[in-house]
Amino acid sequence: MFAGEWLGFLELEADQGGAQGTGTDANGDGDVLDAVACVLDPVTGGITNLRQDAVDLLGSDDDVLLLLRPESGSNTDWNEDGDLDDVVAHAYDRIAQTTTNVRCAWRRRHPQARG
Ligand SMILES: [Ca+2]
Ligand SMILES: [Ca+2]
Ligand SMILES: [Ca+2]
Repeated sequence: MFAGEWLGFLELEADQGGAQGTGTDANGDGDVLDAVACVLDPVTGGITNLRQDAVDLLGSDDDVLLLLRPESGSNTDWNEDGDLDDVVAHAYDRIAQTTTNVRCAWRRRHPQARG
C-alpha cells in the first residue's frame, strides 16, 4: 500500500529472526505474534518500523497510511465503546511521523457474522 510515494507493508514478527526461526519482537510488546507496520522510503531505501501492530493497511495518494489495528492485539479499547473486539483505524502521517487514533471501527467481528 502506498502513502504518496512511500510503500507501506506489514512485517510478520514470526518471519524475522535467526536460524531457529524464533522471530523478532518488532513492536516491543514482548511477543513475536504480530504483524507490524513499516514504511519504505523509495529514495533512500530506508525502512521505518512504525512499531504498531496491524491486520491490514490502506494507502492513499497523500502522505497518510491507514493502519487497521486490532484492539485485542494491544488490549486497548481504541474506539472507546467498551469492548476489545474492534479493528480500529489509525492514521500514520509520514511527514509529521505521528500515528493518530481516528477512533473509527473498521469492522466488528460479530460471532454470528456470515461469510
Ligand atoms: Ca510483538
Ligand atoms: Ca502482540
Ligand atoms: Ca472497542
